[in-house]
Amino acid sequence: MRPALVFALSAIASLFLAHAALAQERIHYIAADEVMWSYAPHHADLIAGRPLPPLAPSQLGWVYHKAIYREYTDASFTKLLVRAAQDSYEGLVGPTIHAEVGDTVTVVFRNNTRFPVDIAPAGLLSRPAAAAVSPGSTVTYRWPIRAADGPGPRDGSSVLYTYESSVDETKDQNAGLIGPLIVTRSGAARADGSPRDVDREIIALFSVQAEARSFLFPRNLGDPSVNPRRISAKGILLDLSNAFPTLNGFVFGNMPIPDMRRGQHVRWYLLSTQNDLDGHAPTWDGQTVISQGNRVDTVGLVTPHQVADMVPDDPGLWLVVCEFNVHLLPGLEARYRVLP
Ligand SMILES: [Cu+2]
Repeated sequence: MRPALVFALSAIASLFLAHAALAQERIHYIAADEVMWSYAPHHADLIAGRPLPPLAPSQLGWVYHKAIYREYTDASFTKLLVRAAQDSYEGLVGPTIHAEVGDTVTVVFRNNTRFPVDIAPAGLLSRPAAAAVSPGSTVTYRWPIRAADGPGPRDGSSVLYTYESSVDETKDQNAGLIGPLIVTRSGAARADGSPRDVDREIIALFSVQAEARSFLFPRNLGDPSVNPRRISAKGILLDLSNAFPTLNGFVFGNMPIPDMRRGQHVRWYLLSTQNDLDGHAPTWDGQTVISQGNRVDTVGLVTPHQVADMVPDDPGLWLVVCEFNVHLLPGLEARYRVLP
């Protein structure tokens, strides 16, 4: 072979190898865990500064058995990966999975609940078939992140998907099994997969959690600590009672307050569950956002995942709520803080 050709071939090969070396396997140890969840841990309306509204006639209470995704340190699933204090506002939302286009996400999944559930990405090009994972079992999933999963030409540096349990999407999402999967453009990610040009990522799940549709509802009905008034299933209009319009699983300002700084590039990842009770209008007091190329203060969130970019310029404590009265009045309101 002529030296020039050898040189050219080896240069191409090293380029290929360098590119291949950039692609990473991103491993997460995630379990579906049953927890006791309070929609209002402060047991007050922190925004209006008054007690919570009285229980509706067929409302069990404010605390329910739920199933949520939680991250562990390794495959023994003995030690929870504790969420940083600045991320405590994420509440019942599953751990954030970041990936750069070209990476593979590996999820080692343990089902710690007593019901068949799974974990599967929604919206990815190569949505892998997932079979129900029986209670106590562990399954490993691999999700390749392809170019067509990454940001389009008019997107920012990252786009949002959800992952969720797909055995019975209605029952599983109303139990709480949903989380964010963020895909960053190739070459635009930090080592952890998050976009380099974003200073602060905020995860916001707008969700009507309809407890009567959760697979844990029979357990909630039968547990006197959850249902002290012994309300029976017969007395309950199944779809509309015990439905909580929440931000990250909190109502009436009970969400811990996320901080951000004036002038930062803040990216809000807006997730939604897909009940017929959902369909939200996230709106911010104090700042505007850019969403889908438009300057707005309210986003129409009819898809399960959308992105809004904010550069806060007005320090203070501000509201983020769903603009629809049917969700806002029963408690879909929270706060965020802009530091100087
Ligand atoms: Cu809403």
